[in-house]
Parts: sequence; structure tokens; C-alpha cells
Amino acid sequence: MLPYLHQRRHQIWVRFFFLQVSFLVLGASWLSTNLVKIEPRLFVKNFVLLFVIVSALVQGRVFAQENVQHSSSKPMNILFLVSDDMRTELHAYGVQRAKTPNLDQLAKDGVLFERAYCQYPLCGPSRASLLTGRRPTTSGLYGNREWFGASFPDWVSLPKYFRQHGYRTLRTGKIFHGGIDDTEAWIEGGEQRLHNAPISVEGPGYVTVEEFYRGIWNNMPQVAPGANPEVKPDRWEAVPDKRVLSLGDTKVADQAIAYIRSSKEAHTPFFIACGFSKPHAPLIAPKRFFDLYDPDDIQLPPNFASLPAIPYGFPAGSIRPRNADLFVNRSASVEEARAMTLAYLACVSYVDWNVGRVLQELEEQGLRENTIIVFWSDHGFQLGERGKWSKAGSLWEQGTRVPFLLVDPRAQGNGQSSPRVVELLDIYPTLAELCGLPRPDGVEGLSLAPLLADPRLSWDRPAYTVWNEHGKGITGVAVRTEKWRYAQFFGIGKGAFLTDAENDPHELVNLVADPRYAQVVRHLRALAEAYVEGKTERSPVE
Ligand SMILES: [Ca+2]
Repeated sequence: MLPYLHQRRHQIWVRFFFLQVSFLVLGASWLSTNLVKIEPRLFVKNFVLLFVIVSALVQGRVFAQENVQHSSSKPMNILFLVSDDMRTELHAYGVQRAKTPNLDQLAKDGVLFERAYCQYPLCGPSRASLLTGRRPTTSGLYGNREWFGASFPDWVSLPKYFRQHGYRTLRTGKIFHGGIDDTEAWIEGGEQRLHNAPISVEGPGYVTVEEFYRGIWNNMPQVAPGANPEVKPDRWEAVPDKRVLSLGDTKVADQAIAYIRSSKEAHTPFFIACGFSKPHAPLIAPKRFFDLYDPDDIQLPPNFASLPAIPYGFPAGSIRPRNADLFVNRSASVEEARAMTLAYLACVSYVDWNVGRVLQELEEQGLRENTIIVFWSDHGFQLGERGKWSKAGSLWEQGTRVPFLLVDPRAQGNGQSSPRVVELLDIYPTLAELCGLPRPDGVEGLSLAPLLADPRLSWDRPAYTVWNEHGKGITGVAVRTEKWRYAQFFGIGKGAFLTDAENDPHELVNLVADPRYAQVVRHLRALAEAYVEGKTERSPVE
């Protein structure tokens, strides 16, 4: 049982004891003042009678109180809110330009994790890792089409675990990656699984220099402005406000609202999973969210580039030669880059608005006190830093860091932020513990319940993120501590970097060869290499 629940139960019994004693004293003193009028036999009889009545009343009251307490300690509900491709572009994360009032309020209601990291910077593998509680290096799942259950039928996903423990598991929107839903995990809202491919078990191999560049030679980037209309996600659009009701994320939130309404009278707790598809490309949102931003206020990052560019002094593996989401195979002008950044912010505000609507319903149904709320994103996103407009392959801070808010109404740390390094992998065991369920078998994360009680608790545990570029083994691994980011690359783009996250937030300087940090590098290299041992892509030139 959680420490604060223990404390509450203890307090009830102390109050009960003192109430009993005070009524006993009161009763005796009333009778003694009337002693002269009463015969000794009647005194004893009346005293016993009074004591029994008072005692029964007190006990009734105290047990009624305990029942109130008990009702608030009945199984907690879970509201599981997910965003797609959202980096920490929230006002609550110190980003002044972001307009995110609902998420900012949610952060104030609970604990904001300042340094939370995904385990893989791509939708499918990141979600599979969080939802199975296993590291990508344990499952070997690095693709968007592989189904964990085809390779590990015994693994129980997070929603399925809650379903097995009597929860009504209700899904709306993107939770697992599209087409690879854990259909059987949901009581309602499960989607037909289209991809049942087992996880690829191809052993480490290598690509040649010719193979590496072949795709680029065959499809050179355009310098002319304007996106290729065949690349559907590479665009933004401010749709008329009246179309807001027809947009996907609006419907996702509407369904979550309907689930909440239907849950009020249910006798079992709920696990409502609500997955928004924004700010994933294409960047489409109602115009009113674009209007929140002044184009003149949109600044580009100091390391903005028009095409993906390997920064001076960093290994080739640190940047993919081509973007996967925006500015795909084309250069970004400053003007277009600013418009795209504004559109990304508008989509973040649109998600914020939808989150606000869902929370409002929870409030109106009187379910806030009995519901744990978690908000997270599957990975970050680069908005033009080093010419990158995507997440795929990013082992930089912008690609791996995610917003992560956790509200447990019972937690002592609510209203604070935690500077400790945590992983998305930690969410599964955390929710299990907060709901009083046993630690699920095989999960590799750590419950964050102690950090909810004391967000600044000592917590010496780094976060790991990996990337597999060619399907021939891991091409990159990053280790993040509170102060440092160390990344190591294998295969054709091999090399390493160390950046000082405290003093170099834009990660401009590679300190890996600086003798002053030799000891730090030695330590972090040992952690990184141990993490991916035997699983890395080979170099074409050994
Ligand atoms: Ca994603």
C-alpha cells in the first residue's frame, strides 16, 4: 500500500480512540453532577446505557467516515492521454511561445517530468516499448509494421494487464501504431490488426557506401520551393473553424468524453486510452489555433539549415541524409520553415484544446478525485535543427525528449516538477503500482511512485534511446543523464558525441574528444556499449 494511504488509515483510528475517551469523560461528568438526584443502582444502569448509546453513535460516525475514505481509496481509474510527435513544446516546459493552457494546468495539478525520454524515436517501436514494458533491445522491435504478439505471445500489454485486473479498457485514437493494435486488450474500441508480422530476427550486418548513397543519388533533393504533392504529410493547413468537428482528433476526444460519461455509473474502474494524432504531419488544425500565433514571433533555431546537415565535429550517423515527415527531399527556405513551425505550434494548441475538453468532462462527472491522469508523447521532433524536420533517427535532445505529466490526486508531490531522468518505459510499472496491482511480469521500467511523493528524490538512472537505420542492427545509442547526452554510432556513420545539456542546450559542441571529459566519456561509453552489446550494425570497413 502507498505510504500516504497508510497514514490516512492510521489517522482515522487515532481520531476514533480520542472520540471514545472524550465521550466517556463527558458522560461520567454529566452523571456525577446529577449524582445527588439518582440512586446508586440507577447511576450504574444509566451510566452503562449512556455509554452504549454514545459509543454506538461515535462508532457509526467514525465508520461512516472510514467508508468515505474507503470510497476514495477504491480502485483508481486511469485516463491515458497520448500525443503523436509532440516535443516539449509546451508553456509548462518553459517554451514561452507555446499556448497550452490546459496542459499547463494539468502540469500544475500533478508532477511534470522535466527529463523524460523515449526509447526509440519512431511511433511504432516507441509505443510498443512503453505498452509492453520492454526495451527495444529486448524485443528487437524496430519497425512500424511488426507485431510484438506474433513473436512473444505471452507478453501482456499495459491495457491488457488492466483488463485482466477487472478494468474497463476503452480505446479511442492512436495508442499502438496504426494497424498493429493489441485488439484483444480493449473491451471497447479495439481496431482490427492489419500487420501480424513477427519481429525481424535478422542478425547484425552492414551496408556498403554505395548502398548508403544509392537512394540519395537516385532522388536528389529539390532546391525549388514547394512540396511534392505525392508526399502527403509534407504540408500544413489552417482549416476553417467550422470544420473543427470533422477533424480526427476532435472525434477522438468526443469518444473519450462519451466513455467518461458512460463510466460514471459503472461498477468497475476504467482505463480510458485517448490517442491524438497531432502534431504529427500533416500539420492540419482549425484556423483559430493558427491565429493564436504571430508569424513575426516565430524564431528559427540557431542551428537551422535548409537541408539535413551533419554538424561540424559530429559523426555522420547523427543526422539522416533525408527527412521523413516535413520538407521531404526538398530544401526549406527561412520563410517556409517559419510557417511550418507556426503550424506545428497550432497543432500543439489544438491537442491542448482537445485535452481540455476531455478533462472538463472528467471534472463535470465528478471523477477527478478517483482518476490518475497521464499525458505523454511517443517521441520528440526536430523543427529545422540541423536541417531535420522529423524524429526518425534523432538521438538528439529534441528527438528523444518528450512531455510527460502524471497526476495522481493522492500524491504529495503534486504541483512540482521533477528534474530526474525517467523513461517512457517507466509508465507501465508506475500505473500498476498506483492502482495497487502487482508488478507485471517482465517489465523493465521502474515505478515512479516515489518521485510522485518527492519529485526531487535522489534517482540515479540514465535514459536510453536506440536507432536501427538499415535493419541490420543498431546504428545508434544515446545515454542521457541529468547533465550529459552521450551518443555512439555504429556502421557507416560511426563515431560518438558528448554534449553538455546544462551549458549547451542547442548541442552545438561535441566534447567527446576533449581530454577534460575523458572520465565522463569512459563511463557513458561503457553504459552505451553494454546496452547494445552484440546488437549493433557492423562497419563496412573493419
Ligand atoms: Ca509518433
